[in-house]
Amino acid sequence: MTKADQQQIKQQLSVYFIMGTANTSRQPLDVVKEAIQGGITMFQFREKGDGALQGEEKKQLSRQLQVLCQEASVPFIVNDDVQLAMDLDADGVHVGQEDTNARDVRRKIGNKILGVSTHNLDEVKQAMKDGADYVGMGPVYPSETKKDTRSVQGVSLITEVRRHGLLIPIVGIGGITYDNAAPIIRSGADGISIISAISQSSEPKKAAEALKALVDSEKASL
Ligand code: 3NM
Repeated sequence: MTKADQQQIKQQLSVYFIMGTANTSRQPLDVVKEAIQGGITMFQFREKGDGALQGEEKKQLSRQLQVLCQEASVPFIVNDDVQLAMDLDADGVHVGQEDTNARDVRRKIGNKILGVSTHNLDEVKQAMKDGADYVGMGPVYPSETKKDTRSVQGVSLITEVRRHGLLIPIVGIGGITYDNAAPIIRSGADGISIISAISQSSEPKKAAEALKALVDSEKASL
């Protein structure tokens, strides 16, 4: 990845909205449309949990969400499902430590964006070797959305990775809201990944707008 590509990813990670049908009681397309209007900078389709769509239904929804993202030039990332990402020609794939091996994913997706969830310095270094474009770190705070997370780590790993001089783009995840987001950026992360603070908001557009303004102002003050 060139330095310019890395700068672009860092910008695109600013407000990284993640959602699947389990994360809202509304029409997913409406929620994502409003979040885009509010200024989200990246979107991940994460179709997991109770009642998750499968097969053709999953593909149809993902295609519709992808079109919304494309119209707004918001990168469209698929969680875990490499085949779906390839079928759609998505912008990228995000995998966890329990998902498909990151090196194999990199081989399959060529130069699409690759994100990897990490929980310690060794996993970060491995993800970099495997060709990750960015790493997710969490849970920063307790999350009501994902219960089977590792232990809450605050900003400790973000701080540690930057102290080691590693420049890989970082996004924090887990329990992030408008009120607790600032320390994540101040610790050296390039953005925040959010599910419920946008998907469960009565006004996703306003929620996204506020988060984007906050991240922009925190980045500007560094
Ligand atoms: N991964 P919310 S926490 C998908 O720690 C996910 O790796 C996590 O949702 C991790 O913003 C999480 O509603 C859920 O807390 C994030």
